[in-house]
Amino acid sequence: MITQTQQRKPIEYRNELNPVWCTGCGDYGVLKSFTRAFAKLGLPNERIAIISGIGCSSRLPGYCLTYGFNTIHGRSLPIATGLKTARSDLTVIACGGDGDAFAIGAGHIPHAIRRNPDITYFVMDNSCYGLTKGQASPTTSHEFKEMKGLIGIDEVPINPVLFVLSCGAGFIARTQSGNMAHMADMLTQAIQYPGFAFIHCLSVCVTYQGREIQEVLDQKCHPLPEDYNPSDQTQAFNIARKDPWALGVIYRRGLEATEEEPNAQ
Ligand SMILES: Cc1ncc(C[n+]2csc(CCOP(=O)(O)OP(=O)(O)O)c2C)c(N)n1
Ligand code: SF4
Repeated sequence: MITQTQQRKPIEYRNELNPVWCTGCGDYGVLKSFTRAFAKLGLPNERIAIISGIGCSSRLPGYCLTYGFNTIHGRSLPIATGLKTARSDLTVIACGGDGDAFAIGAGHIPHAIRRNPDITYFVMDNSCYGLTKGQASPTTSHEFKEMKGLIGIDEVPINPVLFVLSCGAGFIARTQSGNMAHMADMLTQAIQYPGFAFIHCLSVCVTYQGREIQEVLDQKCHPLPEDYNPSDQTQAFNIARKDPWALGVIYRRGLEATEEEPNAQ
């Protein structure tokens, strides 16, 4: 359980390094939302650990005045789980890109969810491998692959929310990198959730997807319906299947289920 200790400012969680991301990259907004969420929760800097894989987005821990580890491609989850096991007093956040999460790291996701450690996994999904120059990732759409002439055009993209929901994650939210207040709110709720929390952050790579991509995302994204009930798993499955642009807490399992049988409704 996280209790607010003192009034903090987001800037107190940033170090002196200037990010090397391209101007307009979605990762800038994510970084700001991380520091906002930490300030809102009043977390002591030395009680936060951010564990990433490899990729542009995985550079994020390097810019935070917290503990951090830019690990190996696709391996943020086992390292974050191990850290939380050894140091349960830390707020542990795993993060990285869609390639890191759903290609090389995909095998770790179901098992992290089964173990249900009290960590947050924040995936910055820009639908490509940014760091290695814009190749298709497991979440790249057919449309985009056709547009860019990328090979592997016939591969069906992964649906990240449906994937983690099927694996039994207790907290699942979707947000987007152009909306800092929303990202910070989702991250705050995820950190407070006592179990494995997943955030699917729709993000942008302006260098390999074009400058207009943030505008496209802004137009497509919308909040969940007003009468939406995040504790209803059937509704969550329906939204996960039908609406890839709905933002908000898609699923939150009641705490009574988390102790003995974490994956039960
Ligand atoms: C074991 C291993 N395989 C491949 C790579 C090359 N590599 C580095 S980052 C990356 C993908 C980056 O894409 P993503 O995780 O989506 O992050 P982004 O750069 O888009 O933020 C790849 C394939 C590597 N560093 N290590
Ligand atoms: S290449 Fe793409 S993902 Fe990487 S920093 Fe530039 S805009 Fe961001």
